[in-house]
Amino acid sequence: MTNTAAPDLESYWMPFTANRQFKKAPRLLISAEGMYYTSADGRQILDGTAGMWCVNAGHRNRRIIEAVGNQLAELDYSPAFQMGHPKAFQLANRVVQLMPGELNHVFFTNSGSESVDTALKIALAYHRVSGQATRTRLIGRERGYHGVGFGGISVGGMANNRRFFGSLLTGVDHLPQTHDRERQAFSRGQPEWGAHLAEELERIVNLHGSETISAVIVEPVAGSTGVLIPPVRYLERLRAACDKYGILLIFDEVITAFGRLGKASAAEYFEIEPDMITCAKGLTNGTVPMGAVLVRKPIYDAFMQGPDYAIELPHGYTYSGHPLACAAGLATLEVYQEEDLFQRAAVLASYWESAVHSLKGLPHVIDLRNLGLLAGVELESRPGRPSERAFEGFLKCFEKGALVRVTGDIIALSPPLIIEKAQIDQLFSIMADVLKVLD
Ligand code: PXG
Repeated sequence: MTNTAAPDLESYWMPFTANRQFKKAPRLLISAEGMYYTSADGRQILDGTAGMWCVNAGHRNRRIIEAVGNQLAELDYSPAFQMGHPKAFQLANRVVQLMPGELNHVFFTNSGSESVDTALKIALAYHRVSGQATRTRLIGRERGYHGVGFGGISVGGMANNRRFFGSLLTGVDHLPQTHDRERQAFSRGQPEWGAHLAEELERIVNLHGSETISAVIVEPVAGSTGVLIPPVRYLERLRAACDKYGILLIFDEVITAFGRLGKASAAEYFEIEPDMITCAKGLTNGTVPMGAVLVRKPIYDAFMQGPDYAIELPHGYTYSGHPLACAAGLATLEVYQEEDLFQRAAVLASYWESAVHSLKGLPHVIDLRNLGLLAGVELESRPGRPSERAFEGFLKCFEKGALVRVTGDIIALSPPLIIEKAQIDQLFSIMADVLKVLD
């Protein structure tokens, strides 16, 4: 690295990072604009991942910068409990307008992980306040990622995120994951095979009794575990099974909300109304940490009983609805609307799909998956060295000027929705060059 101002890297324990590898050969980003980062050694890096699936409107959007700056000059912080400030209410109103059906109340958090834990707590408390206190069991799915809180890793389905951390929440079951490479490889969009896997919920109901089950949480499209696209009719069947047994359905839309599939939410894209939606990331374009849980009206209403001076839900964060986050959120949603970015993503999706599948036949590629502006490129693992090949691919892409994400031996792509066709070409030409030189 040529940057002479490089800081001492030792003290910072980096999250989800190979710390020793990084500190030997650091990859520092120092600025960003539109579709590109600038690295510490002065190179332009095409952002193939919208930061970490969050910068949907591209980097350093003027309007968002201005809104956050103005907010800081006006009201820096306001207590979140028993007090309010106007922008929190305005943002809540804007967010519910974007969400389908009766999803018309919002609880603000500061991250996707907090949104997930909040939604799980609301599910448990909802059944309790509605006289069904036996409904305490939570159902997640194998290969699910729901952040890193104890609730999220308990319902999540990634062994590595669970095995270090003790007994986790009790009373959790998992649906089977929906990806089967033999039957689905190289599907364009939703795979045909696999809808029946939603019926596994019946098996869990038969095992425990429906009156013990509170909620099912799934990512409509699983992102972190390698871009797993739901089979045709799978989510519909899951919704039907939840309805049949009085179980709440939570869509974890931390990566899918705010345009990733060409709609405001995956719920809208798939035309399925869950009982709650968890989101974060794109809500503020990644600028200020913020998450949210959308709940359907009957859930909110169930809590609005008892004396009116009593706190209905004993839950919340110091920074719930933080003024800076609300200002960023309001500006972000305006940008999405005025630049028509969700529709832009919808229109670009077919060009994106062709670009993704142009990698078919290149060395190591054993599956390609896509939906909206999302893609997963699955590589064959090196024998006995899982995830090494894709990690090297990630390093080589960075050298050649593109930022991608890896999970296991899968490369995930999720660019800002402002990407141009020429930049899609650039991204996939770098990917192709890298695949050709990878061992
Ligand atoms: N749910 C889902 C579906 C997510 O994708 C979280 C919850 C947690 O969000 P927070 O804000 O607490 O990190 C996520 C986060 C990756 C990657 O590259 C994905 C996430 C975060 C970091 C990296 O796969 N997803």
